[in-house]
Amino acid sequence: MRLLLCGDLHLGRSSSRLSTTAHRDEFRAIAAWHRIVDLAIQAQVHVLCLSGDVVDTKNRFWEAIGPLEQGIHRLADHDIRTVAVSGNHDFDVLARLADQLPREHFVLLGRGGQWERLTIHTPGHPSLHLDGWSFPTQRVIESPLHSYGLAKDPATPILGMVHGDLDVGHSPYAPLELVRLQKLPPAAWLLGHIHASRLISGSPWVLYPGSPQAFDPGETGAHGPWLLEVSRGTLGMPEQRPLSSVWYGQLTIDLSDAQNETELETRILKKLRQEADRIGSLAGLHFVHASVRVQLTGVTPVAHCVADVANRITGDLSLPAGNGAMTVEKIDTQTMPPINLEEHAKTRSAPGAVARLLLELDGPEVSPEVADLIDSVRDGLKEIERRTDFVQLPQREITEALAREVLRTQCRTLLTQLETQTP
Ligand SMILES: [Mn+2]
Repeated sequence: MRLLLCGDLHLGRSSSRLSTTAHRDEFRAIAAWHRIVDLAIQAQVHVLCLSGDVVDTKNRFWEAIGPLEQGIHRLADHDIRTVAVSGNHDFDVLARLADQLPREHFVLLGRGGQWERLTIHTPGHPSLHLDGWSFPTQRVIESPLHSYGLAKDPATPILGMVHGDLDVGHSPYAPLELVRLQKLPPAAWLLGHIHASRLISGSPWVLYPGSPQAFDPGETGAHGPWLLEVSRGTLGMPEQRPLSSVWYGQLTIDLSDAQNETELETRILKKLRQEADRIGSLAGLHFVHASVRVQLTGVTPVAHCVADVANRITGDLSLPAGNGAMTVEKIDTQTMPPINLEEHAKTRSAPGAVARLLLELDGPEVSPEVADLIDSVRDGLKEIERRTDFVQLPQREITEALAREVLRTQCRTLLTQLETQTP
């Protein structure tokens, strides 16, 4: 028996922060859903398992419902059943959908937060139990695992399906404890909620399939559903099938000892080409666009040229990557000119003051003045986060470490500037 495992579709969403608007329809979660249906049919799976957050939000219902139903019917035409649990985003929407579809086509497991077992019988194959639990409300503080009471079955393996937060103590989104998951009867667990995929091997194995379409620069690497074979009563290890049209990447380029601007450009370009080739070979057939964030590091006598080069790259560069293209979304410049910070710190000059601050920030303890400075940077960052233009975006936590990092970056930039001005 063969299954396709998928979660966090978030129908209604699109990949964000891309420098191109070409292929816009392909960047939508709905397009990824159609590709999943195609893959399930082509791979001749028996069941498609969806681990919650299939629909992004309630107001996306009308946008999502048509394509979702269409896909489920196409699957049913090929004798593929869709089995889902709901997550915090679609706790009400999936129940409405289930009411409208025949149970042979679509099953919502564990409605109202009650564990439920569905046994899959396929002629010529050993059977399989699917044990699932669905979000009854948007927030669930207690672990759903506490109410799991379904029986062990020596004759039939069990795949558990639940949406929730793994090992995040006080999560309001169904906290799940790995230790407890591993003690319960299922031979494997399909989870949902986290958009980057993660497979914890072991017995049972635990899989966050991740969203099949990458939505955000933080969701780096491959995205796509996972194929699972069940043979002779045993669940195999799932294998990912990359299917996202977008790939987000992150890379660090060391520019140590680059002697002139041409060398800077050559070294950056070489690394970016390597990354584009790597992505092209890993990202799968449906890949069209890669967007990477780059960090430039190292000590170089031409540190003062790096910012200009970086600006030109983010503005203009597009490299071929497999059948698609790669652009650079953002460059974080952390290069430094070759100066002795300790020596500089002893001088009564502007670069000296910045060098002293940088050394203090790198050290374990800071003076009251620098502690005040860190606090005011933190307040400034919090203020930016509260601006009405940004409140819709995912809020980042403004920690002391983040404020220190912002200060360090500013110090390096300032020191690089001051160095070019001092003869
Ligand atoms: Mn979720």
